[in-house]
Amino acid sequence: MTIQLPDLPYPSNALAPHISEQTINFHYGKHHAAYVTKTNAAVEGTDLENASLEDIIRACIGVDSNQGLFNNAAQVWNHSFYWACMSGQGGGQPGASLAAALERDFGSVEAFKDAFAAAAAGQFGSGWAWLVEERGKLKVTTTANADLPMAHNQTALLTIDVWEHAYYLDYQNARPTYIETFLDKLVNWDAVEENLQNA
Ligand code: MN3
Repeated sequence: MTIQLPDLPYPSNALAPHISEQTINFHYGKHHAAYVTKTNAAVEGTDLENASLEDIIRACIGVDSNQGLFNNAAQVWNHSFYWACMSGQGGGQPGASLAAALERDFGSVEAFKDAFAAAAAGQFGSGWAWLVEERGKLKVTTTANADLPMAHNQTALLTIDVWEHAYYLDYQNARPTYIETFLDKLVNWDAVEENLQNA
């Protein structure tokens, strides 16, 4: 089995003007595609050649000699998940069951958004901010570089890519504006709720 670059869940201009078609063409078409190519090259001829993406990632967690493969395979997963967290009709408010879970663990939906935005803005250097489920509780976390919730026994519910390549063409250095726009205009709350139901 070869790891495939999944189709985007929407046309490459669907997130404009918030995320431009040019950003998608680089971020999906070049960066995400390169992680797929490098993952396939690294597993070719090894006993992970026919493994699923998740199995490749799990096999590499904590194995120093597989750090390069982990980085590429995890970035394939992270980007596929990130695209699915957004929609051209995104934003607005989460549905009732997700809102109830956010109120339970953060106090309010707004308090969750504030925590998520602060975490995403505060992640030093390249990485990701997440809403995760861990033992029945929702938490905001960040990871550096390619690291991801499954390496910490957490289930990912929502993510934002805060590597500069995610926002630099559209926002330059204004990471907080990108984060605010993501939360207000782009989050596909239905997808987040579905992730919670499957957690
Ligand atoms: Mn990226």
